[in-house]
Amino acid sequence: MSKQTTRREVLKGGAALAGLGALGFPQWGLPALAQGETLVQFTDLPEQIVLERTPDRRIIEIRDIDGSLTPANKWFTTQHYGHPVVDHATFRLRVSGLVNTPLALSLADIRALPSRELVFGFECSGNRGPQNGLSSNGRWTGVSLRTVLERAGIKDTAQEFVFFGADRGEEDVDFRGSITKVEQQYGRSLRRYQALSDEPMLAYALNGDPLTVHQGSPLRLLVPGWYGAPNVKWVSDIRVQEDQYLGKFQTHWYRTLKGEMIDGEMKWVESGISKMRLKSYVARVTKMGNQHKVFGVILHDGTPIKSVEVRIDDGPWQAATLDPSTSEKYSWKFFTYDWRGATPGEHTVTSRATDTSGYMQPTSEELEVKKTFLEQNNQHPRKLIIA
Ligand SMILES: Nc1nc2c(c(=O)[nH]1)N[C@H]1C(S)=C(S)[C@@H](COP(=O)(O)O)O[C@H]1N2
Ligand SMILES: [Mo]
Repeated sequence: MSKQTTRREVLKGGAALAGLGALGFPQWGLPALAQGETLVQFTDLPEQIVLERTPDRRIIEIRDIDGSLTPANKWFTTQHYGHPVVDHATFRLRVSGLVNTPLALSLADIRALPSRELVFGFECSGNRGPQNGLSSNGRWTGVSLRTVLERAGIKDTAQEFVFFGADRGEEDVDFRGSITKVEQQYGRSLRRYQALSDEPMLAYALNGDPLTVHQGSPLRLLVPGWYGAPNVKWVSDIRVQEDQYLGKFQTHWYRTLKGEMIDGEMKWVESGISKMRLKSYVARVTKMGNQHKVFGVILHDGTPIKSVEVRIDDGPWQAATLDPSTSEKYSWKFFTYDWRGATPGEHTVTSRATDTSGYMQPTSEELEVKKTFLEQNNQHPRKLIIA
């Protein structure tokens, strides 16, 4: 191979040489290594993880991340009710409720509106170590939510904006112990100031191609800096109302219970998930000659990153370097760290990020007051063996 060979070509060549493609293994199953570089085995992750659990669910292999944008066919994906069938020809985005002009926009109508792009990476609020496979990063194209809402004309009394997907499922709704079975659509809401801000968008393309069914074709909501759940896929209805929306996925399923010290007293607080809590993790450690390199990922709500540090075992925290290819505000961020003098044997490699608000990624001990597993952004000590 020539010196100019890209890492991606090495990846493809490797897959072809090993015949993995023919056996039906995803090309994603090979790490993104430079020539002469080898992967250091993690002992807190199996050598090979199952990337596709069902046809509609997929995680990423963090050790194989080889570019800032995750290709559509590798994007992590999940949902509650499977994939709905949406006919693009008859599709209409309906905007109803407290609006001056109810809308029913075709895809052509939406594509005719001024478009914008957004690099945005997010994780499922249930994403956690050691695997951390429920996150990806993409360049999205679509229209500002506000553009659509302004076309409808929002009444002064409107406070709550509810986004429904075309996907439906049956739910048991409990009211004081009596259960009613209802069919409902996946739904999430935003408050007025959030919906009418410049940020949220209705996306129809990912990395320059129309959305795939996995990512919500033909249209999805994106709320930059927030966890996955609010990014409603297959969005088909926007209902504008005064009352708070209390649907299952808004108020019940995606929530966190944690202890908080308030005026010197420990209180139990339940809150919904919205903005991503700052997280970093070590995704890959590689060896070239006797040099070792640590590569990691940061997920965050868009607040600028002040620092990211790495520590080996119980050693001092050392500054790692942010990768300039991931500098867009809402992109996930990459960092690298040159690990000098690595000694043979077992080690832990831990990262921690701090943002400019002063928030530092917590340790797992500090997160023990959180009793539910969402928003699990603790520092994760990666375990590995240097040969
Ligand atoms: N319509 C609809 N949108 C949805 C969901 C869903 O079940 N239905 N799941 C949410 C959750 S929990 C996550 S993590 C993201 C996953 O988005 P992705 O499949 O594009 O990665 O979609 C969100 N949007
Ligand atoms: Mo999620």
